[in-house]
Amino acid sequence: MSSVKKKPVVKVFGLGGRGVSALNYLIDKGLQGPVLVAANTDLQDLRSSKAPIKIQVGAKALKGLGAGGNPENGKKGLSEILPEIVGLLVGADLAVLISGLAGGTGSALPMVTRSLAARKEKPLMLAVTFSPFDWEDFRAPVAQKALRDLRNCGAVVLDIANARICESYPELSLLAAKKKADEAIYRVMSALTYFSDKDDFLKVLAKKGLAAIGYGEASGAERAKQALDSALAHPLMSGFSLKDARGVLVNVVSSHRAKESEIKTINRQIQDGVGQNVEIVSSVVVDDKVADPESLRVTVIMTGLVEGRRKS
Ligand SMILES: Nc1nc2c(ncn2[C@@H]2O[C@H](COP(=O)(O)OP(=O)(O)OP(=O)(O)O)[C@@H](O)[C@H]2O)c(=O)[nH]1
Ligand SMILES: [Mg+2]
Repeated sequence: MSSVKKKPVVKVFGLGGRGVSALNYLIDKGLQGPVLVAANTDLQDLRSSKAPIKIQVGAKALKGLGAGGNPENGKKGLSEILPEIVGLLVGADLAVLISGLAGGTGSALPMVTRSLAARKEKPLMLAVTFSPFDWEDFRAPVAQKALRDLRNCGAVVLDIANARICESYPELSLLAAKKKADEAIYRVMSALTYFSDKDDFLKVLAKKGLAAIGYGEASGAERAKQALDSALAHPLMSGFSLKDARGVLVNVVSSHRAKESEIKTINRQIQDGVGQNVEIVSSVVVDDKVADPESLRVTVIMTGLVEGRRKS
């Protein structure tokens, strides 16, 4: 039997203004590996995309303008180009689909997951969505419908809830809250791309349902425990705890100073916290360019979560 590890093929699709800007952020941060595809109805915005593949949505119906917050426009526009988009995403082990769910364009994302789900050779689908800020309450029904539709198509949904970020960091300006959301998407993508073993990686993401991410960083003698504790208490964990997860993906990043005992501490605490039959995969990355060489960073993605189990 071959012991050669196969790296997963990851393709990332960003739809609408948020999708385009999230991909730009990932590119600016130097994310490497995944194929990146950006698509928007708004041609001017699409021109700002740094993604290697850019697709105009609804050129005929919307003539380069946005969907104006109207989900029907988004759907009409997307139907013009859907086969081409799906064609770009098949062949991946994992398709990561990013959009702001309250937008006219971004709320059409479930059309992509539905078409992908209908393919014989379908990738696993991870929708990384941005649900509305509090002040966009009037858009919440559109976002909630899109979230439901994504889940009904079998996508794993990891929602970076803008309202939750603002509520958790009330002192932040809107701009700073957006930066927190950008940081979250970068953490999701980098935790995924550090994986070098396709099978390990896919078994965690095959746990359908909701997903949540948390990350923490600490230095000092207790840094492993402290970094993990803050990852698990992160606001984007949204009240879920390890015992709610059916899959756990852990990524530890440190300079060359990480000790084996620290990795053990982290893995043991996770093992002790989860229920039975939970898939746990972990990766340890040595990065001597981390800003603080004394610090240790832990990212945890939990999968297979069920709405209604959370504490808050
Ligand atoms: N965190 C964060 N959320 C954003 C950002 N931009 C947009 N969003 C969220 O995403 C939602 C959709 O916004 P857009 O992506 O601009 O909308 P769109 O999909 O382009 O739709 P139309 O403009 O109607 O065509 C917003 O209502 C916000 O909730 C951003 O920069 N950061
Ligand atoms: Mg737009």
